[in-house]
Amino acid sequence: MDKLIITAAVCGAEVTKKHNPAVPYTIEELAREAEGAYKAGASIIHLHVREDDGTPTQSAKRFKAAIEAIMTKCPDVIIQPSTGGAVGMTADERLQPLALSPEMATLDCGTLNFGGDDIFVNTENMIIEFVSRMNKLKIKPECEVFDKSMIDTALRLSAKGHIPSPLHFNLVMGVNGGISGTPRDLLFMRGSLPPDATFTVSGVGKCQLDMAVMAIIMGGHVRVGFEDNVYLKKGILLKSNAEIVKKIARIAGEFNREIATPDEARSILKLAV
Ligand code: KMH
Ligand code: ZN
Repeated sequence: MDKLIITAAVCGAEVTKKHNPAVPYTIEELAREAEGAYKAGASIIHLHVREDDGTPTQSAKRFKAAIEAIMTKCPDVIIQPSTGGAVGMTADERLQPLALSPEMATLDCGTLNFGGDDIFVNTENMIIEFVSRMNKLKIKPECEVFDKSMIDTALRLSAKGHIPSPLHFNLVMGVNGGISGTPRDLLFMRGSLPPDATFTVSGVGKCQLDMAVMAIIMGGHVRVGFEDNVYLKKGILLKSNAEIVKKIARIAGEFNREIATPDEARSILKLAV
């Protein structure tokens, strides 16, 4: 089994300091959170950025400042900017961080009802446009799939030559409007992936630990962080991203799953070097 890649989704676009006062907004807060997660075992930082007041933005300038601050503290970490941004942003807005040529970026593989009137729009043409820009810049897409149908979309677009193989997926479990986060759901999702694919599991909210433990056992990888859950356990707020990364690394150790360094993660995910 490959070593375990831990991704820290350090702030997301939707959670705020009202949910947990430790959610980072400023460049300094983001860099501090990324450094703590990296030191605890994260080899990938899934990055959203905010204005200082917490407003989500996809500004390339803001991403550049955040990436530089993070790289100063963790020079070899893999930075994976979001192209999902926040609900309601246009495609052009969302694509901005690709101008910085990161090693990886997210590729959201379908449209989702997030609840109320919120729709996270990812039409098939958008997915093709996003990935063709990534291909030109040799950026490895992480296919964000919130449901089984989105795996099918990714496979169809890969068969047509749009998404290069081997595919890497993030199975996002338990999001409002997406697939729920039960063991049966995760087995179904995992069983729908091609044999050469790699996969990370993000258990959102209360299914987080179940999904992470299953990913560790099944040879997948794990994403945690404020974006996915602001609690360490029921009723106890997370103090930092490092705290949950440490917990996952400890549990992985109990299963004799070693933690991948960033360079080992590059090799497992076949990132362009
Ligand atoms: N904030 C969500 C609307 C991604 O990073 O690509 C989208 C999201 C997925 O977080
Ligand atoms: Zn995200």
